Amino acid sequence: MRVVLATNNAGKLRELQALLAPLAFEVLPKSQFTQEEVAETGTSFVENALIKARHAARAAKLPAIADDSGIEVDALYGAPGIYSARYASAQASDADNLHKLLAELANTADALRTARYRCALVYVRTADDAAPLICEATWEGQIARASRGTGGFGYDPIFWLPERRLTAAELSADDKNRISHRAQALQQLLALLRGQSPGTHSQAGY
Ligand code: ITT
Repeated sequence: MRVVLATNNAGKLRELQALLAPLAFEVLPKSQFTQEEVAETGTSFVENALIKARHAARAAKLPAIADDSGIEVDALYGAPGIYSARYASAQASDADNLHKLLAELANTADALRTARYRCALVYVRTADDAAPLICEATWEGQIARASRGTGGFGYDPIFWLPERRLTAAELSADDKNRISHRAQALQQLLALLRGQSPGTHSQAGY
């Protein structure tokens, strides 16, 4: 099945392509069809994922998968959340964003540095699909005091996994793809897709 991946984020693309590679999907990046950006005007991860999926499906005339994700920090009442990619500024780099987060938490005690990644992953068969498949998952961790590791992307060098005593950037790509928020949401989505008869809107359990 041909499907367009509605992301301009190279890190997400790499992870989702690796997860989908063994399956019967031909995964095409959105950049093959359009360079146009779509404004993420939603107020939730799910809304933004749907905006991106519909935009990519319209451009590619193919089913689309989109991911909207971010990091929620408890001491910051869930910020940066849906604004994670633009936390330091509209054009912020991953390094700008994680340095801003470290600065914001400079006076926050270790026990209060809890955080989680959240991922909304959606699948639309067409741009105006009225029954999109929607999955959400989280990955719990803490915000470290300094960057460690070179893997992953985004906030991974400061996303500390206390039970492993590693940051997400110190995990191998395969290990991250076994446990991350994105990996969990994709497993849910694949289960829904497996339960869906071709050409119908019905989902598993209905
Ligand atoms: P697209 O909208 O094109 O997919 P984006 O980077 O703008 O790319 P989002 O709006 O969903 O995507 O923002 C997600 C941000 O959350 C991302 O830029 C990272 O800063 C962070 N993030 C999400 N998942 C992450 C992960 O697995 N590891 C590290 N940071 C992550």
